[in-house]
Amino acid sequence: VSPVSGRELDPARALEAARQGDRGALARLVSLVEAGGPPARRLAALTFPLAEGSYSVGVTGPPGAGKSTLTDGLIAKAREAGHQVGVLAVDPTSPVSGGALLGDRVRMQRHAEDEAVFIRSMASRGHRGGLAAAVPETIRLLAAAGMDLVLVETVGVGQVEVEVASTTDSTVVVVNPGWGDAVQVGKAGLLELADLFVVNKADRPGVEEAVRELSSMLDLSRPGGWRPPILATVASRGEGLEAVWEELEKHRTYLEEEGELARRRQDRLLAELRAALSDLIDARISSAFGGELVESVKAEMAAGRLDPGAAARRIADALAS
Ligand SMILES: Nc1nc2c(ncn2[C@@H]2O[C@H](COP(=O)(O)OP(=O)(O)O)[C@@H](O)[C@H]2O)c(=O)[nH]1
Ligand SMILES: [Mg+2]
Repeated sequence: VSPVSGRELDPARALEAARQGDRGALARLVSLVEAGGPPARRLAALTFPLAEGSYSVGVTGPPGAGKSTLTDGLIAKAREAGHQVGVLAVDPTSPVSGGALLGDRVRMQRHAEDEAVFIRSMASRGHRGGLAAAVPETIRLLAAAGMDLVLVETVGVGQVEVEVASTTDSTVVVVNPGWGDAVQVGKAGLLELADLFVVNKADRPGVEEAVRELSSMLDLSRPGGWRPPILATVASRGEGLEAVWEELEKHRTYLEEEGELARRRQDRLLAELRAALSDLIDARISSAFGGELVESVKAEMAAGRLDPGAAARRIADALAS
């Protein structure tokens, strides 16, 4: 029996197969991460120590800005530079994994046959641990499977999206000409997150407005350190992509030389730890609410013998022991 067929997937064997280049095995492992639960946890323990050497780049911005088209261009640049490329297209607004993200796949179709490129779409539904948890796990899986560059496309409009966008080493924020998108970027909290701005669809009027708006917002919010460059592109014609790729390389070098890359990664791990811990504790609280202790505490509260704060401490002590 193949390690990757049937309902029971052995994470260790499937990961080994994926590392040997078995893309079917890798696809199934991504599904495993999406599904969550004990097999996903076993996989996470396996991928974590293998993922370190890989670099991740997020591409985020409003729907239709040209993120997929730009990502497609970046895949080409990355392949020229000899990278093995993993691509994760995340659409938190999409109800069905895969199908509704067809646009992303179509945009990147020319790389579908390339053995050194693995493209996967993810939607928000069906993530037991939440999308924000599944994305970093999946990035580590792709890294562990040999992708030394992982590109993550996300729709950057809400809080979840910003959370997802903050799971990569470098973040590219894509907007369109005019000032509307730039204002949205400020509101969504993407200004603080951006390492590089791309004003895409520069074949349309309003490029200067967008650049000016972003630039003045940066003046206000970013006093020192790396100043995100603002680049104009026509992604659909491949124009300006060389500069985007070069700036990404510069940013990576900057992060490495300043010790900032290690710091960022440490911060992200701490954020993951905090989120995972909070999920575990929430689950414990929920299950305690069916149990004897909470029932007896409730009765004592109702009888006026125990105040809610003291009741909570009694339950917390019991949960901790
Ligand atoms: N005029 C113009 N259209 C573009 C450009 N880049 C992408 N598009 C088009 O914009 C639409 C949305 O692009 P897509 O990459 O799917 O955007 P996403 O939703 O941000 O991923 C598609 O029809 C693209 O062909 C560009 O530079 N100029
Ligand atoms: Mg897209």
